[in-house]
Amino acid sequence: MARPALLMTGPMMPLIEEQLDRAFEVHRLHQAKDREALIAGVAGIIEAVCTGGHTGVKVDGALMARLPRLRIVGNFGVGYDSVDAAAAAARGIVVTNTPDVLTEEVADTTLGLLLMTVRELPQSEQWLRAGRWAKEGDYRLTAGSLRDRSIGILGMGRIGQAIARRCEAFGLPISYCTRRQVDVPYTYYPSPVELAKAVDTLIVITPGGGGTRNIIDAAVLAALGPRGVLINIARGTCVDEAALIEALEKCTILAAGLDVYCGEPDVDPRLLKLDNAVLLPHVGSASIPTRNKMGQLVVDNLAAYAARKPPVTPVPETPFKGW
Ligand code: 8YV
Repeated sequence: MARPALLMTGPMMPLIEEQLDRAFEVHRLHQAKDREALIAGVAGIIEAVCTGGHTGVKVDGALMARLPRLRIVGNFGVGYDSVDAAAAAARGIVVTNTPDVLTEEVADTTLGLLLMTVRELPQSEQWLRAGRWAKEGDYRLTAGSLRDRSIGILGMGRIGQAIARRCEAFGLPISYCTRRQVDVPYTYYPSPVELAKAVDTLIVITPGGGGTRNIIDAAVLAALGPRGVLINIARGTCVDEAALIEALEKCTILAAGLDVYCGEPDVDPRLLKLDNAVLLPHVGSASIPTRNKMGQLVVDNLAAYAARKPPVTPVPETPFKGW
């Protein structure tokens, strides 16, 4: 049987590329000199797309409309804000993502980033590496401590709950905000501003996309207050970056720990100058064991289509109804 045609929107891990090459006839957008010409040339035969937020390509309604035989979009990552799932649903296209396999890794990274930010660990390491400990003495005592903090978690899905479990183990009181209340033993607040007023440490772990754009805005940062610490492990678009930079520059909040940015991989140069910000380059899930599991799940979903089997992890907006 002829292998179905697949459009890959950007470079993927070798384990993805090798296995997809066996199951599909793969057309690589990132290798094309003229991307438009490549799409125009294969539009009529493409049945599957393999994509991910890191490729910078939006798999939107306009692209889907150009691919009349498209049946499945396999997304590398649990967050699929670069794929228009509503447009896919309207066309009967299944979107798959990579949930569960990265939950604990991202939660681990979040707690690491929280500790780094509150206790200024990267800054103090820098102090040692620059030879200042021996020359100038101890690194300053940090204003922040996890010991007297109250945690607010914005988003209480699988990763939010894994973060909460870790915060419980750290002995920290936990509150949360979601659109709909979840069955968890933490204090619920119906809006981000009310949550920010009630706590001094806010962790953002919502999905990205239009529904959460700038959900952390100037009003939420003002409510968080001068002791406030913001941790963003979700998507850059969830935070009004200009408002955050102003709050950090004017010290109207204490500090921020960020793993994600609006224009990533480009980072606003004003953030780089701030010594009350800890900046990670989107490494939430970025270990070899976890990325291998994510990659295999991308392959398993797409290969299921090639074998006319049900996809493993379709997203809720596009439930599987048969190929
Ligand atoms: C990946 C992520 O870095 O799973 C996600 O939603 O943000 C990360 O694990 C990203 O998806 C790579 O495209």
